[in-house]
Amino acid sequence: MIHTIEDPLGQLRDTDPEVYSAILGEARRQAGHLEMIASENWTSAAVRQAVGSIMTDKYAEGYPGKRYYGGCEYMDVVETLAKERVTALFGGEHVNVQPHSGASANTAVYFAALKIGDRVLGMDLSHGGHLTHGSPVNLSGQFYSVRHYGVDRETEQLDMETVRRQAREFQPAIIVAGASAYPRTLDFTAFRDIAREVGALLMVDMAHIAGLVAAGLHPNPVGLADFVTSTTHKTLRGPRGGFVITTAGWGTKIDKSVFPGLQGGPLMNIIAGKAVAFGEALTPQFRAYQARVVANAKRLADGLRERGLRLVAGGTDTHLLLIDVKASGLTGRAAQDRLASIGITANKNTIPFETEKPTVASGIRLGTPQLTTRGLGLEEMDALADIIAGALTAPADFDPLAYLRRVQTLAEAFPLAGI
Ligand code: DSN
Repeated sequence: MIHTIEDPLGQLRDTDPEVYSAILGEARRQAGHLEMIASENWTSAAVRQAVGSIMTDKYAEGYPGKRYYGGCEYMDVVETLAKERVTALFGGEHVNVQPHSGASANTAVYFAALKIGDRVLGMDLSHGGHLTHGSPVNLSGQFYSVRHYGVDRETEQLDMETVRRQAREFQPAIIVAGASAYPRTLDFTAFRDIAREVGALLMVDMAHIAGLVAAGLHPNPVGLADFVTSTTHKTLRGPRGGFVITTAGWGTKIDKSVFPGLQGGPLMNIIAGKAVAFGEALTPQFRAYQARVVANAKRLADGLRERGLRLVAGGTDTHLLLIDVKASGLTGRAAQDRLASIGITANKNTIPFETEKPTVASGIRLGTPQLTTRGLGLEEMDALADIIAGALTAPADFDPLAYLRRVQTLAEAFPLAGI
């Protein structure tokens, strides 16, 4: 259900009905479903206006005050605002807001700090890591010599003494901390100590938890790590993109690595949207929102556990949770399909010590950032726990209709107003 008095995409409707109709379809899909993909959120109208602005038309290769093109005075304004606001949020000595994505931000660090063949110690993808942390199918796994650490089989949480032992044995040039499917707090001080002990650099990819860090709800890696990378669109609730925070000593190298090393012209409309989102993240309302994100995730985790589902790592400290659906006799793929059939969008996910292919997987990852932006709270998390647990533990011939109606009632009670 879209509540608009005047169609803000009226021109697009008239000139390109096919693209218009796809955007409208997506707006309806978002409004009619409950989005529980942990890496997604719902940007403000102000962010979307900046992203959809004429800032997209300008070439601005270079950095504020040092551009390769004329006419960049307003580009300098927005990029400087974005940088200042990142620093106000997280601290740090140098920031680059030009990476087009989190993957670009990570690759920029590797390009600046490593030689081909250098050793990288990162978290195993199936234990919650990320493709760009040394997966063999990613550039990071092909250009560098990689070893992975993982979670403890018993607790399904990181054991920093095991990481330390692996680092001592492997002597990496860089240790990568950070995850895309790890629900517990990361101990960045322990990572820093291990990196110092073995003479490695430390990169923290805080993409998933950046909003929590900004709100003081997760320890801040800035000041501990040599490089902190992030996306801007997950808990941080900005447009799709990335950034790197580093020390003064690495600043020039990182800037050169992003441009001209990896990228050409920055996406200035996106940088304008990043500036707006960082501004929003500096408000007390944003801090309160992040507290609700975490409270919702914990409540949902409790409700699912009480209804017999097995949560990886026993629960969550963050915005996401991982359910071992194999323990309920499903695959991750089947669970994703079941949730889709009742109007909930989520993603299958590998779990630690996974036995299935990633396209099948044994887990389902759920996150609360988007639902919390939409206004759902603890009461709705209880209702959702009941719906999700019911759907995931129902017999194979279950009828999705009753569950779907309950999901639709929730979606209608918390409308998304805007495209
Ligand atoms: N693809 C992102 C996620 O879903 O977590 C990570 O980059």
